[in-house]
Amino acid sequence: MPNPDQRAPETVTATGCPFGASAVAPRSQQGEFLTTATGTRLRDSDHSLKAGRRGPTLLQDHHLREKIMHFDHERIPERVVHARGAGAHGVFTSYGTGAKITTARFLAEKIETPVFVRFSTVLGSRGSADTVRDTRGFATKFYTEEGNYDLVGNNIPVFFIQDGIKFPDVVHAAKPHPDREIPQAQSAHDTFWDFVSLHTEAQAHTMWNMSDRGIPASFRTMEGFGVHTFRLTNADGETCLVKFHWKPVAGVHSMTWEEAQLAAGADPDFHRRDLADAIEAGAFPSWELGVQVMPDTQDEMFEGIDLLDPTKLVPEELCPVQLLGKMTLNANPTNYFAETEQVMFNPGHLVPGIDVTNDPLLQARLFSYVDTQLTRLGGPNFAQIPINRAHAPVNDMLRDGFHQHAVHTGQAPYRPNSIDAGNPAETPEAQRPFVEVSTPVSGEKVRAVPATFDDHLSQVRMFYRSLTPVEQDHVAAAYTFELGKCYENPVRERQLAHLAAVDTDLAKTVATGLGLPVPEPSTKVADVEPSPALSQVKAEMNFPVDGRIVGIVADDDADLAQVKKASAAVEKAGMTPFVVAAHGGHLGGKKDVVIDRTLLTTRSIEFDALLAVSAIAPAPDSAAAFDAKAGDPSGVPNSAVDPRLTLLIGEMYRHCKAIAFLPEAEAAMAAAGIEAGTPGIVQEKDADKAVGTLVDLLGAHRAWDRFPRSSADPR
Ligand code: HDD
Repeated sequence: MPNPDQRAPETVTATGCPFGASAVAPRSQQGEFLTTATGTRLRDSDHSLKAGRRGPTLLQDHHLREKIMHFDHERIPERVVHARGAGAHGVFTSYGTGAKITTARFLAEKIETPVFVRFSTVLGSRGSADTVRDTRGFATKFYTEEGNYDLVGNNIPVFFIQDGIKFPDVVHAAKPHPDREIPQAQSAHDTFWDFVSLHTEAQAHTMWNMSDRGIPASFRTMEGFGVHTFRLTNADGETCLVKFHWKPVAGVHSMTWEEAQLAAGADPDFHRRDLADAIEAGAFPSWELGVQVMPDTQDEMFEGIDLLDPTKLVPEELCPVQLLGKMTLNANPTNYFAETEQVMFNPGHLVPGIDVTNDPLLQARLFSYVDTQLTRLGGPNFAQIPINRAHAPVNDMLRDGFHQHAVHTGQAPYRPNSIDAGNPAETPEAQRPFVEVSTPVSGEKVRAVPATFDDHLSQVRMFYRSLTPVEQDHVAAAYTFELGKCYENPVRERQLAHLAAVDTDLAKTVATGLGLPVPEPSTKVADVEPSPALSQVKAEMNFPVDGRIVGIVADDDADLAQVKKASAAVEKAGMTPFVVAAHGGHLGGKKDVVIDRTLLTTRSIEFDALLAVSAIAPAPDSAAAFDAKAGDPSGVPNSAVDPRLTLLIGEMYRHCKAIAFLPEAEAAMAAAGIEAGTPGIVQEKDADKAVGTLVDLLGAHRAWDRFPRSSADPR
């Protein structure tokens, strides 16, 4: 019998990760004392063994060699795409409504399934900033009773390319230039726009990137999409075609471009921190999982849309999303490397009742995800890494290989065998094996896609025309910025010609910004009905405010009763209050009001709303007083308000966030040039009432009426 201690070290987290319940303590962290990797207790880990105090180091020092050897090999290759990510544990609770369409138990029955989710950017390296303009990955591993099911999606429902064979091309074009390795985590460069302007099929995904979807406010407020069409089978053997959607309970929200840039500098870990902080604060992020269900017809088309074309979406107005369950993320990983870095996803990890389709992008992915782990995780046994292990019993015949942790028993890891009594047995129908749906296949060998993949631009026009004017302005500004960072005129002109095909006004705005003439449209584009569901700005918005952050500005002379009242009201609403002052420590020297942020350590991006209880004057002889003075040629300070507070309020104002001022803070409002009655600006005498109004305003995320139409927009 193998010694039980020879099992692989288990991952145990204090936060109740799925492994916690059944886990033994990690073998690498047992006992009280520091040891070598093989358990010998150590007396000194700070000095290498030398021949005399000033002498050379001795080769015999095993501890030195082991410590340095291990350190030298601590890094593994980052993911070739989606290298930068953040993960969380959680649970998926099925509504049990999926039984009509699938036998997959985690969807068909009212049960709970543990999950691990990894969110990511696509282009940047592991250490790049979170808030860059990019697609976001949204990969979910369901540890179901029937094996692991991975839904490896994005926050954008369409993809750049139709055939996976082009994936290396689009990624090479989008990654930093190979000569200087710049720019990092950016699509604003010549090779990216060269590729997408040469591929009209990439225009749909690119337009989504240029919209506010490319700069999400947080992972918590992103939609997720399975992108491809999948095939489900129910208990009667009937099949249907579906597209998966994750709907964030907190609503879909994005940053403004200025916020994204501020965050990239002031807090490059913005999204990672936001996710972890929300979970720690108990404001557990949640999403409802839903499907658009389409008939499994022979042509695999729906309302003229080829369901195998991953550059197309199906408008929700044509096929509403049916909800199947809710996912709640309730625990942070204990160890980033062990969990978030080593987790591996694969769209080929399926369970009975869910199958793939012939989408040529999906087909290539089925090879890529299993293959890439060999390099990244160093061998074929990556499914044994704790975060990747199934919670269902595993009885495979995969043997040996690098990093083999299992001590397999038996003598006959082959089938059929008579030596191990024929075990493991093949699964009979009644025991629910995974069986591929049997679909007829015929045709000649060709390197081609169907003619129904040819319309590349009508959905781009549909997306653009489904946005509100504010969102359209942001799209125009994004194209102008990105193409402004390209130096090859043919690239810019080619892209402008595609924009001219999609929408003349959009092309005009961007061309004006670039100082280029508006070209002829690259092609003629069919009109498609707009899909209002694609816009983030709705007439009625009343999203929950849990986990939102409200800054409470006060100085040492502020009415502390109002500060305390404001904090209590913010907490009561399920949000987090941060008291902001000019200095750290306590407000007014009183021990009962702790200052969470100073004007030096925070920027506006940290707050969803602001409540100014009082203004803050610049301290005499401070750098802030100097800055205030420098702004006025008379040399007399031009403001009684600390310019860092004016900057904070000015940014919140520009980003159309809600701001409340109590009477003592009116000087701050005046210094920022804010007029009474402006949308999203609250003037109240009482902190309680002010918070109540802020909660209402936060339901809509921003004061949308405050956005000016872009000055570059001729309309
Ligand atoms: Fe991919 C990672 C999502 C097309 C090849 N992809 C990866 C991740 C996500 C996606 C979320 C990160 C998973 C994680 O957190 O570990 N990828 C998508 C979506 C696609 C898509 C939604 C289109 C609909 N991907 C795609 C194609 C290929 C790949 C066409 C190759 C033919 N993707 C990979 C990869 C990665 C990956 C190279 C990098 C690391 C990994 O798989 O494990 O294999």
